Amino acid sequence: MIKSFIPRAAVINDLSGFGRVSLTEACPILSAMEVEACPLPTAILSTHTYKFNDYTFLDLTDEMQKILNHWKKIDIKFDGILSGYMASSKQIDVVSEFMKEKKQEGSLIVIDPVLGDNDLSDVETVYYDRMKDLLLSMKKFVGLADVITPNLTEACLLTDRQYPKHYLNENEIKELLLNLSELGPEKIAITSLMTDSSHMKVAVFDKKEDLFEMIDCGYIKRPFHGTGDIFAAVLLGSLLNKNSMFEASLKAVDFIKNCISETLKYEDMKIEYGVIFEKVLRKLF
Ligand code: PXL
Repeated sequence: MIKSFIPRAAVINDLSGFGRVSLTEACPILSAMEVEACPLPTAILSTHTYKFNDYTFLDLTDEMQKILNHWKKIDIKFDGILSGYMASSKQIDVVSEFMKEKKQEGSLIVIDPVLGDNDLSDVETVYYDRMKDLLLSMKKFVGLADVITPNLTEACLLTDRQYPKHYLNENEIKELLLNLSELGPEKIAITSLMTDSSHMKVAVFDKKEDLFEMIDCGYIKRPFHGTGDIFAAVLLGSLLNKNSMFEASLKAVDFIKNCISETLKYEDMKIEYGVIFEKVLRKLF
């Protein structure tokens, strides 16, 4: 087995050339946190898909299987595995096998169940068949995870709820967390949770530690693209550095706040350009 000298993580996500999402965020973040990042791209895109038209998209499902076969042959130890955007349920099957094997060897599995954002119920087009298929696979997939990081939309989809028309109160949030944990994962962070018109929070849950906490993120009324991917990467990095779920979540929220402050200094930074994490990356060291 190729042992790890510092924590090593497989990072399974898309590689979008422009726009700061997924692998282009997770790899530098993990490196800054002294975690060795081994990327496994699920797809290659010219840009992410938000507000860009005519982006290129290459599905890498077949290649992923070959990469994983090779990794298996040389027997790499992974202390953690982080997965994000999956292009199809076939990809979820391929990655599930890898995770099942590695989980037995002690890898920490973090799944960001990427399905969508905001109230999708009005957007019929999002509910095309592929989405239904993907949701079914995702519900099973999260059962393999030690940790999941859904946003509110994904938390509702995974637990067969309608996206709420009101701000959730603490009891409703706890019930949502419990329902999510019934799918398998012991640790959960629900991101992008508005508790009133001016407060966005992250709800953190750790079954074993009997932990339920709400972390205040501050709120600025515009989206910040790619921050979900940043959250999951910092969380994994921090957990692999032996911090608790609460400490890791705090670190992720704090880092994103720094990224946002930096981004707001540039007036013409468009939403689709992502956040300027490069300027604050050193704060993760
Ligand atoms: O998590 C953001 C993201 C990642 N990857 C791709 C995306 C998006 C958001 O639009 O399109 C390909």
